[in-house]
Amino acid sequence: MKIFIDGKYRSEQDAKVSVFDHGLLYGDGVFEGIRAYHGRVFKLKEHIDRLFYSAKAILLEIPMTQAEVMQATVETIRANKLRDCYVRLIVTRGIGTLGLNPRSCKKPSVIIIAGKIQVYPPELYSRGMDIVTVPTVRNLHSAVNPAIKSLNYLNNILAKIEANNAGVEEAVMLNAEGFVAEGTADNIFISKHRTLFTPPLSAGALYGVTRNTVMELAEQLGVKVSETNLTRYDLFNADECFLTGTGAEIMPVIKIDGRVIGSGKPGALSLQLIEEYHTLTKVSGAPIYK
Ligand code: PXG
Repeated sequence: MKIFIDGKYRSEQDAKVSVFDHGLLYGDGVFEGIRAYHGRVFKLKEHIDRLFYSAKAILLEIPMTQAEVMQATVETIRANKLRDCYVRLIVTRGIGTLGLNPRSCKKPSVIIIAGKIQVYPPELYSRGMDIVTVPTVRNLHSAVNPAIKSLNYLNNILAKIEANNAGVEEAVMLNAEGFVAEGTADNIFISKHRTLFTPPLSAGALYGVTRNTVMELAEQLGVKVSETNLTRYDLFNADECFLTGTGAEIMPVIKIDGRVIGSGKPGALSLQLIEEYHTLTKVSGAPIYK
């Protein structure tokens, strides 16, 4: 495996960061998770845009232009001779002193790893997933804004531990007001009478690239999408529910906190969107090989 670190390729063994990197010491940095399908990088520009927005929000100056980061992403996939893969793009604050002040960090590090990811067991895509809402509340906007895809994922990891303890694969976090925010690495949708509902970004959801794609696909299918505050009650009484994310893609949900959703099987609209999504991944994206 060839891993891009600050303009050079390193082997898996040599791909290391300093213990003084503030990405490690404080979770000070940002990241993206991107997928490539059939030799094309899916929604590359959207992910790079978000990376730069996240960086701007934490006053982190990425030492490359957007075009350079896009090019380096494609080149890293090419260097690893991959066609279908998962790319983890990381920008850390860089090496500093043992003290949290980012002023001591002179140069951010850019790391690109092209590999494989399996977020959920494959059989769940046809069977549907059992999830729980968890006590860990989604970060407040006024604290670490959930719109920032930062290296500080403890909020999400705590929620995932609560899902593990409940014996299910994924957790849904509520915000401080009790409205549904999102999963640990995915956004959530429900459908009711063939209208889709998803929490607004103000509820504490990441501006998900897959969320946006699903909203566009739904529109093309003539299905209305409404960004609305949702409660647990709304989830329990939905006709259908699914999660969206680059890693997760579209995952049907069939049980929430012990309540069976709809028919207890992946719904027709969910299955239709999964099919449309897979079609889109086949025909769009930035080509890796000329
Ligand atoms: N919410 C959160 C908190 C996320 O981290 C999403 C929603 C979905 O966003 P996209 O843009 O991917 O549709 C994410 C995405 C991982 C991993 O390895 C995490 C994500 C994506 C891929 C892999 O944990 N986060």
